[in-house]
Amino acid sequence: MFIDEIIIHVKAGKGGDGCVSFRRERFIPKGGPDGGDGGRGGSVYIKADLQLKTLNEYYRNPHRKAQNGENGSSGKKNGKNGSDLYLYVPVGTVVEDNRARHIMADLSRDREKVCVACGGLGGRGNYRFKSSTFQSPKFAQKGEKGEQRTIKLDLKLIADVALVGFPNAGKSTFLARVSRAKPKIADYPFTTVNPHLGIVTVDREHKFVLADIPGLIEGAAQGAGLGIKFLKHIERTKAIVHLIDGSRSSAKKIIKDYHIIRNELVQFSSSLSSKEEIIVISKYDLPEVQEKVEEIRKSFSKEGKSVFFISALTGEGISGLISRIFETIKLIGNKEDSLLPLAQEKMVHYDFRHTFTIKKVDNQFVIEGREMNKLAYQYDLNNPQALAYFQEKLKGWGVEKALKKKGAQEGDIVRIGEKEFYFFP
Ligand SMILES: Nc1nc2c(ncn2[C@@H]2O[C@H](COP(=O)(O)OP(=O)(O)OP(=O)(O)O)[C@@H](O)[C@H]2O)c(=O)[nH]1
Ligand SMILES: [Mg+2]
Repeated sequence: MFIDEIIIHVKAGKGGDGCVSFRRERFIPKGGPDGGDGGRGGSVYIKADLQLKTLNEYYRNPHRKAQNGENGSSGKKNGKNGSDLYLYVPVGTVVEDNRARHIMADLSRDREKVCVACGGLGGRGNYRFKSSTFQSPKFAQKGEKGEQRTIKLDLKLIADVALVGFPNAGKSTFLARVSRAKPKIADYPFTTVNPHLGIVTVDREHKFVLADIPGLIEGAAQGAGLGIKFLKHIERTKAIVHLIDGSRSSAKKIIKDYHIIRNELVQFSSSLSSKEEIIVISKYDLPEVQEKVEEIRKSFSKEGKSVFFISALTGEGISGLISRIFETIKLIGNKEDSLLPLAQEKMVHYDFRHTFTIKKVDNQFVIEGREMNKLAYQYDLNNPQALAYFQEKLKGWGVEKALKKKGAQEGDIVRIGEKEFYFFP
């Protein structure tokens, strides 16, 4: 099984609650408030790891949660922060907010990471609310809820070069010959059902990554065969090696094979069809291939294209082809880096400010806004002190003014999230 696309649910830890407590010691009759703060909830990060190749580990366990922060306790003791949760994915994973349809990150380098759910802040303990005019606050702040999100992980393999061609053309045989990869090889179509990567060593310092893509057929761009699922992997490569089975009965069939696959690439996307392409005829060791060499060369040169002949069995033509592939990707190498800023542009920064809206529903004023909901959740509005503090906060954010503007009058019911209170300006 090879999972390259999966939906997971992540939940950050809740912040610990602040504590309500007063110092109690002998001979100190009225000790001040000493309830500590709650710890921060752990956040959930997604991080790229070069060692990983698939998203399989999320298949059985798609729900992931970071640790909650601990509650504060007396003696001004703050609760411990919850630990962050790191979810490791292969390099080349695109992280998308599945509901908002935003791309949050494109993890194209080893160890790159993105925070997908922020841990809730810990609530403040009651001693933090003490002031010269407010000596014994009997309330504390609850910890914030952690963010939750549904995330789509989409793996695009990052290989320098992809092998494309009809089934049975000899792609896997070639990959096995030039790298240590061990793909299955057999004399029937669709032997390869998942992409395989192999590292090709050019010389002591130079290597490149070659991907063996399952065979394509006519209609692949529309979803025929295994096609479309894998065409997206080719989008990231710098070049394409188009392998054509040399044992086809005539040069005409060979060039027709070439055009069919080419057409699929064009239909799938313009970025695919404009990639540098190296055309290779396989199975050169067979006499029936050797007979047609001149004819094949001619048909391609009529279209202004040159071809390589190789045999993965005897190794003929392979070193020339490897040098050519390496030269091609070296030239493109620098140009491709310009892809990265583009991916960065799609990054979404989750930045929520204190914005809110007020609606009047059945004589109640309903305030909506992310921060508002959070704040309302954090205070026990049945506690008169906490309510007063909360209303003071709202005033600071301009909520009171906005309510008046909407026509709210003393005694009207105001609702924020699940909480209700009376409006007393
Ligand atoms: N004589 C000869 N046979 C080859 C050569 N390369 C591949 N073959 C044979 O061609 C058949 C198909 O080879 P594969 O490498 O499995 O082909 P593929 O392109 O990976 O096929 P799919 O995985 O189905 O897309 C096998 O029987 C191979 O032994 C070659 O250079 N010479
Ligand atoms: Mg194969």
